[in-house]
Amino acid sequence: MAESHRKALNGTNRETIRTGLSEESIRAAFLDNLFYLQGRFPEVATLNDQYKALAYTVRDRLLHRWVATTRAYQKANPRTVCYLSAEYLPGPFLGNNLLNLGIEEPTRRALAGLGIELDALLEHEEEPGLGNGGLGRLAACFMDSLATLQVPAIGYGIRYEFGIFDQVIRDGGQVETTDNWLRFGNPWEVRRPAIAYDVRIGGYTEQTTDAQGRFGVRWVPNEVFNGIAVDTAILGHGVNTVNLLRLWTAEAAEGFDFHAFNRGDYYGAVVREVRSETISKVLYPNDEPEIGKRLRLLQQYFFVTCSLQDMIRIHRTTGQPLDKFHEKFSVQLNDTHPAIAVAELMRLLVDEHQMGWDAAWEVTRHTFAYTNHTLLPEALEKWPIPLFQNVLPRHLEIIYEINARFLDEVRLRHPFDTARVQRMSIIDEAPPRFVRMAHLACVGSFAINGVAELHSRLLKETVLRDFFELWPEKFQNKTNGVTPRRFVMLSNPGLSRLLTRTLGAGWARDPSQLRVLERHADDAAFQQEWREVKRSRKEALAARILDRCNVSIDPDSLFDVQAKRIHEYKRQHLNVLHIVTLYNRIKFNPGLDITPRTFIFGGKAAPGYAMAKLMIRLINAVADVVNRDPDVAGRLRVVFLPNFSVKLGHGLYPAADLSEQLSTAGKEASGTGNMKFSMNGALTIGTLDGANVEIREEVGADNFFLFGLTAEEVVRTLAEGYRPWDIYNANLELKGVIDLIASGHFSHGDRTVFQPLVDHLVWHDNYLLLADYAGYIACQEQAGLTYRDSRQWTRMSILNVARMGKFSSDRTIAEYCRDIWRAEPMAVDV
Ligand code: GL2
Repeated sequence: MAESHRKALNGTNRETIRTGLSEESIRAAFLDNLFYLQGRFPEVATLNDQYKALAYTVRDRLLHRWVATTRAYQKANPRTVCYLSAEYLPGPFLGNNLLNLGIEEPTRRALAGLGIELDALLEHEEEPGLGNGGLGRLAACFMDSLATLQVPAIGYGIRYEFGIFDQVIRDGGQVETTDNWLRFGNPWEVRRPAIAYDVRIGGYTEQTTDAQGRFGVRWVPNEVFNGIAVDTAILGHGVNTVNLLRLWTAEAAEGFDFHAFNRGDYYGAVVREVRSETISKVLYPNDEPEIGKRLRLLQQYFFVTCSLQDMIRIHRTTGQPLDKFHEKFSVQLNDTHPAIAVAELMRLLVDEHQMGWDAAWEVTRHTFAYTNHTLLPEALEKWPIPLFQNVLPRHLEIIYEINARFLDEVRLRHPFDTARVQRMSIIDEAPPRFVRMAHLACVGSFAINGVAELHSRLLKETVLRDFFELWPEKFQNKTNGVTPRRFVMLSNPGLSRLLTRTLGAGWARDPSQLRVLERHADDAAFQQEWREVKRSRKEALAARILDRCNVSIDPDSLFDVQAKRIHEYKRQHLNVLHIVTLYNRIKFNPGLDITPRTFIFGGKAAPGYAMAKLMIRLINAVADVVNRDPDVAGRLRVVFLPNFSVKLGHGLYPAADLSEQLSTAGKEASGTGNMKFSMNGALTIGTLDGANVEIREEVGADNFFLFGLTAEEVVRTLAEGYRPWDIYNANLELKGVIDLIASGHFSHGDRTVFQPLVDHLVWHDNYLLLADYAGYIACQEQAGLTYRDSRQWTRMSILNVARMGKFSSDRTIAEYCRDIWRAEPMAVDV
């Protein structure tokens, strides 16, 4: 054993090594883990060895609280929230766990004593990219808030072996590479081989009769494999509660008796083994469903059946009968991805646990609640009947039965209204016939919610209108929120310190206390400190951008940031039209006095979404020309930051001056990036869409740059026969911008590259960029002018932070607990 190790361990007992929070015990634990878990000593340890040793050190301290929580739950048998989500984007764990344990400082010192920098280890961590964007990140924020509010909860999902692809920009375009996040192991997870469930697929069903002469149904699958639990501890902030994130990984069903189904043979079993593991192999990289992808349906069913079987197992340990299942668990469906749960719980209760249909339906419809996350019609999931029949024959029968009973109810309420019956049916009868997952979710849930006021209202007026008319009492709104721990405390320590010094430490758990900042909004000394915090984050981002993109940017320029998935409705190309507008203005008028700006973009495009990929190409092409043009130097810079992730977000939100929230009104259900920016003191330029509406209400119209058509105006404009060609011809500046792009100016003279994008804009423009262009440009001018008045800008920035308390996910979760889950907090002692 190395001398340094022996010395550090000297006199430290085992218990202290595992649980102690002092600098000395953390150092001893670090060395102990380095030695006993990795067979390493400081002189030879690699960065990854060090990272893991620290991660295990932190995990030991979580395990202690985890066990205490499990014990407390076992004893009290509290009502438990189960969050079913196909996606989670938790971000890196190390920093967050240090923060929530309150041991960042002693840890930093403990490592420094060994000549190791904590920041290097934090930077080394690879985050689990088990989601596409907002929806997956929301699930992670909810897990954080549930634990912080001490609400018993389990998050269920899939442990994808490959998460969202890594984005590389090559020759100006997006190239996808596989995300091998498990390559060096994942120190945060605990595999639970004993918690495993059978997952059946395919085959057929047959009628059975039991010894008492009762009829039943037996499902004879042609494939069976296992789902194994892999657990991650989710610690709340400043509390002992550790909730469970339980992700399922697929494996071959060992020892499964295929002969019972007359199908087993050795070779077949081996083939199955290969196929079974593909189930949890990779995350589908689209925001929108891919109709007819068998593997995707398998993934959904896989995690849903494992999760429900797990809940039933837990419920049975309490000794309560299954007809009380919904009293123990409230199960939230995160979009329709887990909606098959409605049919699966019926199957488990009726077929496996011999409950009568009516009793099972009572339990089922009191168990589930459904959150809708999008109004985009193309995103409403539906499965072709032949595929569904092939994969889940028993579930199709159950859905037919649920549907028959449901449609009888509709007919009773609306006699003679066959059109309504067809519209509402869980089965879309238009050939080739589909199962409509949103309808299944609505019928099987006691509550249905949207994710922002506007979105919830539009849901009731449009896509779910018939359901609203039938069951108005089921509909609610739950405006999204984000966790201030990760997105302020962890991402922006400088701002956190300033807030804590000014307000006390309570704001992170009770952000309504931020309101007190209003008093300091005009205080010159405070303003100065505020600007210094922002400035230091901008310098840090500038250094990162220089390192990653080899572009130098000026921290004094206005940082104008748009970071989110690339999508036409989010309109990154409207942002580009503004950039080219400024570019043209300077080219025509070289002495033009404009506010220097740095435009920063981040975001991935779905690999099969050609227009979104072309938008990335356009951003990079414009960046390339603008950044090389001496005429605009010092005034315009454009950067595309590749491979946007939670981790990159940590560096981006605090550095932004202006947050771009440009979606066509009525299209963005909520948005959550909008909240992260504003909480870090960026001002928003945005449309009246999603949560922007409520952000503006909270921060005040004077502190928000608003432009664009309203959702109603968008609908009306399109209905009246929208003609973008006319706008293009009527607005000379706009025409100049589009013509410049079309001319090949940004594509080495090649006029074909951006032609699809340009043609689409001038002839179709379904997302109304041209209609909103003039308003956007005028609003941007206003923002640019305001930025020059740094006292005014700083005041607005302070007021934004002061008034963003509503958008803490703690508020959102408290509302879910009160209005939907009926779940109560339960403190845990260690
Ligand atoms: C989304 C919405 O598009 C987004 O507006 C919302 O904030 C999140 C979380 O509610 O959900 N819906 C969706 O399918 N994805 C989202 O980000 N991927």
